[in-house]
Amino acid sequence: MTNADVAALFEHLADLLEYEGENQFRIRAYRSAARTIAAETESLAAIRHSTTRSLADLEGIGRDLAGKIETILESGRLPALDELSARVPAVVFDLFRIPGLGPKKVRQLVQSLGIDSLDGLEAACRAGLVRGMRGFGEKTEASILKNLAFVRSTVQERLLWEEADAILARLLVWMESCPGLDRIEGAGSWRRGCETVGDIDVLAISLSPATVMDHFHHWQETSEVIAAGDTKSSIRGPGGVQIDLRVIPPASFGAAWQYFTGSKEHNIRVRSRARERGLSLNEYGIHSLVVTPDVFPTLPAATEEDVYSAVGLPWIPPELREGRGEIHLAAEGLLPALITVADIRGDLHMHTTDTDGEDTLAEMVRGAIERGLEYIAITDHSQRVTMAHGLDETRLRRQWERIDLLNEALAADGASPIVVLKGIEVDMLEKGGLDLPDRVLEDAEWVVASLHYGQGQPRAQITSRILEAVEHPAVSVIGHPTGRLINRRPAYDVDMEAVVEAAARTGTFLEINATPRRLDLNDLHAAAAQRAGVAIVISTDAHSIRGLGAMGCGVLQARRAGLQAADVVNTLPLAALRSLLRSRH
Ligand code: DGT
Ligand code: CA
Ligand code: CA
Ligand code: ZN
Repeated sequence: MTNADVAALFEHLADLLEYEGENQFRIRAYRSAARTIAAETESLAAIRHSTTRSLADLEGIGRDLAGKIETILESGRLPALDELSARVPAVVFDLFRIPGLGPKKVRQLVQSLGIDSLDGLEAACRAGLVRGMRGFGEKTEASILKNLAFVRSTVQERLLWEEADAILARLLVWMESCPGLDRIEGAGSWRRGCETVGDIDVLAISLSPATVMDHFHHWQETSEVIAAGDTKSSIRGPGGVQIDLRVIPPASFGAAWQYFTGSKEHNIRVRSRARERGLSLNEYGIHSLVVTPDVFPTLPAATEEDVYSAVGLPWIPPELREGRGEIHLAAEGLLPALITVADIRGDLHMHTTDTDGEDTLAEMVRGAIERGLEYIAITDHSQRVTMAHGLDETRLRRQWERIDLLNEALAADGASPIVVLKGIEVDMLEKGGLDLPDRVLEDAEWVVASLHYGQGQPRAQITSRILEAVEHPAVSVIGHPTGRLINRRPAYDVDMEAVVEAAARTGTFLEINATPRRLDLNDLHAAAAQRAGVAIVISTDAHSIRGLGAMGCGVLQARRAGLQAADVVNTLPLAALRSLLRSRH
């Protein structure tokens, strides 16, 4: 603990006391102690053990503060600060990190405006709500926005793909109105469909780069221009995310798009193929390295197809460009015909207001019809999930009666637009076994088995719970098989190889949960499952009609795994799905 560390703890304590509206004298005492300590040239530890000086001799530090300093030197902690930290809303700590926001302003933001996150603060600034408060003004508001981006950038976690996708979509709408812009495309990890995106890469074709850059800088969501060159510019957008824009002449667009889509591993392999063919390939184009007396040819590079064909390959879908064997497959003509959203016919995991969903059974069915689905399964939680008011046998059977009636009504409407399967998301209990009796599960048309509790158990225990579910004859699919939540919670410790092996043997399906924060199975696991002959189900796990829209994210993950429509159960017509279910076990 340096003197500066100790001073910082006292400053922090003073901040929180001031936030809480505490006695001014106490607050001033801590601040003045912090100043004294920070200015002291001898270390506090040395003073403490010195025979000539003592801590209580320091200006503004009495017996009480000297005792606190001793505690800090011994334990590294200031108990009064720990206590306060536990009491004050978490957002206060984030707000204090924004330059220019003192305790009083922070208190106003939290208590008067109800700010509970940095996102909330950004929204309030953009809505002009902050400038109206006492002590704030337009200038403060603008400086908060600027500093907010900075604070975020220093602790930036990678965006979920879906978040990056939404930001990019808004940017593209804005850029459409830019004069002289011929084409604009996303690249980088966004284009490869990665589950998270670090920064967003955008390429444009235009013969007047300056106009395009200017338009980019004037996007209403641009909070800061980080760097601006003649043909390249970087800004901070919503949430502090960096967006790189490059303007390319039409003749090099294919070379640039291929280069900036990546991945780096993929590009390295493509470039070495180019060299083997006597070519040099970079973001500007393709050139022959073989100089003959009269030619130094430049090859066409306006499209990605130009680039791949120059190295003897067919065009490779961006989702496969990870340097995991796709170049070999392409060279052999063995690239998979990747699944698309249009291949999906059904959605086999969703919730209703009977448990923790936001929309009723009837509303979910209507939402599914609007999405053009041919069938869905209603899979609410089982009784163990008390937080979600999970279903016991009686409530589940009552829901199934309502589904029967609904199906009859749908069928009576004429050509039945959708069939609703009677399902359940049954919990794998902590002690092993499933959360509902076999006689109930046997009556279900579709059973998702998921592990929600006891995620901290050791590998052997978790694995055996999941294997038991895989082996259970009534279980159709294992839901979100690793339990991870991107940026929030790691996967539980499970022997995925054993699960895949058992699933292949028993004909139990494995889920790609399409929820943007889950995407579970991930691409590598899904590819391994497919190789082992396991059939995959892509499901939204929707908790609202809106949630049904997540299917695209799940399909993207499946594409990264190299899956084709035939690998995915819910591309089947319902009759084929039913006969596949009958043929299992
Ligand atoms: P991110 O932003 O971390 O989610 O991942 P990417 O893949 O979007 O990476 P980024 O933004 O650093 O660069 C975009 C693409 O540009 C990258 O996928 C490949 C290409 N690239 C960037 N730097 C290099 C490099 O040093 N060598 C090669 N071969 N390619 C690069
Ligand atoms: Ca990027
Ligand atoms: Ca980038
Ligand atoms: Zn669920």
